[in-house]
Amino acid sequence: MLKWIRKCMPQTALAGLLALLFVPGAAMANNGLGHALPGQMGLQEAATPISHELHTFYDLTNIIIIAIAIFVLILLLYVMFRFNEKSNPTPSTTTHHTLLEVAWTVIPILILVVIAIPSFKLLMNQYTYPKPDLTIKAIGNAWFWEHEYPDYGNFNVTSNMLTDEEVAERNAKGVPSPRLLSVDNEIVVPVNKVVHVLVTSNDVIHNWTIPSFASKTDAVPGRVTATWFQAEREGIFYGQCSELCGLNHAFMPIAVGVVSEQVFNEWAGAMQAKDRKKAREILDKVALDQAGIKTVADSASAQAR
Ligand SMILES: [Cu+2]
Repeated sequence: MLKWIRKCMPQTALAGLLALLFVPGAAMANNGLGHALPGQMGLQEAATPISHELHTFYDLTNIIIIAIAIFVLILLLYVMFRFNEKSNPTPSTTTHHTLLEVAWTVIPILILVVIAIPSFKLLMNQYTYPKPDLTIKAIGNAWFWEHEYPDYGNFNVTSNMLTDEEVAERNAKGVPSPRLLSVDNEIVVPVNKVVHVLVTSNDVIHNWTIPSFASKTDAVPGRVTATWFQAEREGIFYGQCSELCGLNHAFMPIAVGVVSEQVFNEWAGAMQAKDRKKAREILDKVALDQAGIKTVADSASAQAR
């Protein structure tokens, strides 16, 4: 069977398939996209130090879960075949076994300790806010997001989801725009900078989330919650409102464009000057460049193969 699979499948495809099956966190690396792909397994690609740590923790927990599930399955099968009425007509009358009881208490405690140490470390790192280079205020509305940039004269970016027609139009122009995730105005942040996001809501409880950044916090009316991220690569990263908030809950995506500091300053300048057209042009150019870079990289790696 294995020989047949090897014969029919080129080695790289086999390696890809194995990576997809066994390394969910790493399976989608290098796709250059900040959103899930059809048929994807595991978490979205990591783009911040915290999300890398989260992926490592996810993989560790998965290994432990799978090992326990296999162990219990083997025990069940052993009991079914070794101790059924036919194979074992005279059952044992043993009711206690001290060593076994100590073992099945102590081993789970040790497993929980192994899980708890990286879990607490991750939680601490998530809630230890480094000094911000940029602060953004995110405001949830039924059903769209507004973002303000208090460090840059408090200009406002209102993001509404694109319709299917608008998505098709943008894709036709060569600007990659995933359906149900793309918005008319993305927020923009500089790459490798610490961004604090202060989150609140104008009406009901929403939730500001970008899976690739491992950033997630509730937007509660009358309160300010916070999250932070430090995007380590350029691209557009998408998220969706993650608190069931009402009718159009599924249609209020968040899109964060991560760009170089120079492009960010140009964009912020255009936004401060209320020149939305220029801001849009800057973002479209970046999106086209990023799509182009991806194509060139793809063809180079295809040639290398
Ligand atoms: Cu919402």
